Amino acid sequence: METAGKEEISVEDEAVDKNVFKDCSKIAFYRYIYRMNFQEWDYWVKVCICVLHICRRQKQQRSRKSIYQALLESVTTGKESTRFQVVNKATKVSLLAEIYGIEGNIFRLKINEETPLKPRYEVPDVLTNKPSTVRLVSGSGDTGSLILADGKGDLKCHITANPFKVDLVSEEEVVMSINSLGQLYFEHLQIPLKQRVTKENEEGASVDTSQENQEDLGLWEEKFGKFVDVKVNGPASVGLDFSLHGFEHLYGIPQHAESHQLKNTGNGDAYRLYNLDVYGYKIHDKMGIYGSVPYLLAHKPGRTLGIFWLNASETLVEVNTEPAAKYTLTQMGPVAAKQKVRSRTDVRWMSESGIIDVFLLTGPMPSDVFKQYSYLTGTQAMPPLFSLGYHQCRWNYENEQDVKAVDAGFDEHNIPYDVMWLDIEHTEGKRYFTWDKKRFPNPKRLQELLRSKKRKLVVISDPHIKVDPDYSVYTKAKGQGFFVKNHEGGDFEGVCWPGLSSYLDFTSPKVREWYSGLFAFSAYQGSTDILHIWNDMNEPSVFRGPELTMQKSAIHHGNWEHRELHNIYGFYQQMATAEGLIQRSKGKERPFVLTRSFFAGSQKYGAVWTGDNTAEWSYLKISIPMLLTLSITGISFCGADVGGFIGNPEAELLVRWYQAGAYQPFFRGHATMNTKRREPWLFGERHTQLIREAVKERYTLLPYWYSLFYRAHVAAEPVVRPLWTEFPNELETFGVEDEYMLGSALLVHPVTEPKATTVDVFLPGSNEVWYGSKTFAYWEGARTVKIPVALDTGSAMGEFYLDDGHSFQYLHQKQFLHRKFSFCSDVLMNSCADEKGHYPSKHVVEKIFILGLKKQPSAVTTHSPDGKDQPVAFTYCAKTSTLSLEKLSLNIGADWEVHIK
Ligand code: NBV
Repeated sequence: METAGKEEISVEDEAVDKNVFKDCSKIAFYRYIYRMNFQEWDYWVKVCICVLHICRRQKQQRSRKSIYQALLESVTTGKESTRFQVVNKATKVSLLAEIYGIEGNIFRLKINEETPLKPRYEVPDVLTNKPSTVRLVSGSGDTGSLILADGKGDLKCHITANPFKVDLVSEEEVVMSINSLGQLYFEHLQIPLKQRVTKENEEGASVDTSQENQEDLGLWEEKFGKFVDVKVNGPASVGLDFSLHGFEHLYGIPQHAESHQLKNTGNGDAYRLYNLDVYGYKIHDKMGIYGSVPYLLAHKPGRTLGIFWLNASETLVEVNTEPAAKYTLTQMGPVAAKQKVRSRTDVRWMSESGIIDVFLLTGPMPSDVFKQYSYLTGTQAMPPLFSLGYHQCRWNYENEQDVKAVDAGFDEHNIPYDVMWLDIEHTEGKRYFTWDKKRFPNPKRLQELLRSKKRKLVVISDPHIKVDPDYSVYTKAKGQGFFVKNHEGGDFEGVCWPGLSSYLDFTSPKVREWYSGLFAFSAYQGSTDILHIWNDMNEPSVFRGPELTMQKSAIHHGNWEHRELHNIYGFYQQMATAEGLIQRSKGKERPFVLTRSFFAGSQKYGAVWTGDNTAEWSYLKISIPMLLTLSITGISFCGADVGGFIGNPEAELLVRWYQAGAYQPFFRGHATMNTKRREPWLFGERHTQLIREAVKERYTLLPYWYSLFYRAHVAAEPVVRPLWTEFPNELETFGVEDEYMLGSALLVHPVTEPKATTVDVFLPGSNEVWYGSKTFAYWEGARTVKIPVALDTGSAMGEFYLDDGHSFQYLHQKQFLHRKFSFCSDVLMNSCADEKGHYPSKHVVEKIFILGLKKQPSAVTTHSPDGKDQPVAFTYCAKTSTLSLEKLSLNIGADWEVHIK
């Protein structure tokens, strides 16, 4: 590994601690939106932007009125949409609103400036095809409102003119209101102050100096640490509120290392959608990590809704649930009446730039919302079958010998696997599309070996390209102007693994086409058709950049600033890679491409994983909600590094991770470079056996997995499903995130706690019947059952009580013996069950029989508290799986253990 890289590992390592990343209080447009809203609503209060919580408090206390008014007399009904003006009553700036009815019970609301100084960014390439529109029938309620209904008339948009508000009405019930809290926010593009001064001086007009203050607010220039973000377009943020009536359960907006159900945000906190490379990210945190899908789902019995906010700039989402109040007193004429108040969740979306382009998915069932979203962004790509098997990765498998040995290890230990992975060290100095000649002198030979066993190879290809005049990928890209530019017009250069690097501008169709061509067998020397691709670092990660990413002022194809499209950069790389692999097979073969960064619609191009997680139990646990969230936002092919990327898992954690990973869609063991080797056979025969069993279980179910992926591909049914999506009317399922459905037939509850001997499994569905998949035990649904889950041989518990057999001494003198026997993880333990009791006894345990032990032990020892280990003679009967220990003499009243090895 080169020095530049080494230095940078520590940079990443420390990133989380050293405030490398912003919290909400450091995001200028967030601070400013608060300030502006506040000023506009409460002209009489002076507010300090630092004291955000004051704004918040005020906001919560008062119901806001929008400063926007819809001019309904301006309504025009075109072929596709209904348009009208919305005017800012304070500034008189006019916005143009468009409402579309889209096939499949979807509404689209677009709001843009009516006459912006220059075009604002509208996210291209995400919507699969131009969605077919449905003609909306308009009618007016009273003079101040307009009603737009779909053909059937059961879904309506009620537009209220003043203050501007949109209600989504389904079967006469208002399910969602837009801008009812008056948080529509739209910073129109302005001429920079300096240009205005010159212009107005020339024209002899006076300059509004209050604008100067804007510079302090980070509107034209924002400082973060040593970084200065120069904003040529000035403030351009947009925002809007949505009130979801009767809803308390919201999900979605990945990627966060957070619970499945969205939490209330508060105190200047929000879910951040900003793709960042966060090594060892903190869990239970709302900061943005590698990918973003600006799409959330709201659910209540009888109705699921989706809100898809199509914006690729930095985005923040606030969530606030007001639970149902049993009763409030209302004055109805002379009589006070009690009224039940429905729960409500308010969601506020805010983006740094772009336009408001929001899709309302009206359900009504979770499965309808999944279909509606897939109609817009596409379904999961049908994966090649091999990619649903087990993948073995490590940063790095050192060289050809290392790979061969690991590959042979799987055969020797009878553990199935399908895919070997090579990380960045396989290249010549981190120049992607090349091979390190010393480590991999003959890449084709290696691939032929894997091919002979029907296995595949995945290699990494990152978006940064080493600045090196002798590297043809660099010189060709440079020659054709294919790199992202800095704001001075030169090629953007940042530091990444190879040292100084430029970044391919995947937002350009030409660059994508060229990049796809690099995967042609003739272009990619040493590649064969069993080689597939892994796109890493594509947030993009820039080691010395602000928040370890690209400056927002960098310039992309079409002269768009990076800030406009940051969250979609990685999406485009995966798109071009997948296209390249398809092309190299002349359109015949399905590609496999794993990406770290993603956006809405990435599901069309392959798989996603949860990045640099840590080898700790809490990360195993959080992998479940993180993957459930990805799954319901369209990305079914997702996984987390098995074992945890950072650190060294103890054997038990590794086994549990394999057991969980075998039931997660993308199943790959991976570890960072300074960790101990952890191929599945390195933790002793007992653990090897357990991992083998887990991986084999995966392969046993492979036809089921494959069939589920087919359904995801053709019918947008998520492969793994939170319980609420399968049992949408059962409240008890809405918050469950430690278990899930794999398809509609299997309920999975992974063990995520150390030393667990039992787990409580909630079995939903009062009309359901459940069977244990291994034991065939039978339960009726709508109950929680305790299931034994000892790592392997099962567990057993028992107690033993002894006294003189006749007197009250046991009561008055505590003359009794109460012992506890527990058997777990191949250790039988005799310990005291009640310290109060004392009863000298000469009784001994002479024989122990252990039933159901699947494998002959290599040794059995007794272990006493004084540290003495004694070997014990044993006999094992494979036919009955019984271990017999005889001629023992273990004092019943003493602590001891029997260890089976
Ligand atoms: O390419 C090296 C690693 C990779 O193994 C890991 O899976 C990625 O998430 N990569 C990040 C860059 C270095 C991380 C410290």
